[in-house]
Amino acid sequence: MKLARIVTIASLLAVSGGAFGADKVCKVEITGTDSMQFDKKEIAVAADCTSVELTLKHSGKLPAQAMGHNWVLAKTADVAGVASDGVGAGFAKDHIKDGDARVIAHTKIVGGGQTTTVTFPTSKLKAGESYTYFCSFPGHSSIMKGAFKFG
Ligand SMILES: [Cu+2]
Repeated sequence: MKLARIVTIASLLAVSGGAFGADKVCKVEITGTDSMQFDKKEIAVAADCTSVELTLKHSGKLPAQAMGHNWVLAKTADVAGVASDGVGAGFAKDHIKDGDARVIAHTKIVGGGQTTTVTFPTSKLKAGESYTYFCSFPGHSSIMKGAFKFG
């Protein structure tokens, strides 16, 4: 039931995006596992994408409180600060500090078998800037991270 609703919303987004002609929604998928890994080391988004629809799947079985994963995008230089503030923010806040302007986009935290999606405009990104995506669940960001390339 819940999954069906998410799919419907995703379809609507795709349709409304197309209605503006020049809009190009680029879809990206990444998977997190019970062994604290992302299945990608790098995500590249072309310069003509006007927005990114990022889907995070948790392929494991462990609950979110034990092995939760989210997907957080920031400038590489900001990752350490965003991650340490995220630890303090707590699980209920998806381990993201309230109003953290360094966070370009993020999903909620999911546990095994769950999927979540975030869509964000590439107008927030600059070609040539160094971006990194990571999981802000405590203890995960040193391993669960990768390069995000735009342009
Ligand atoms: Cu994680």
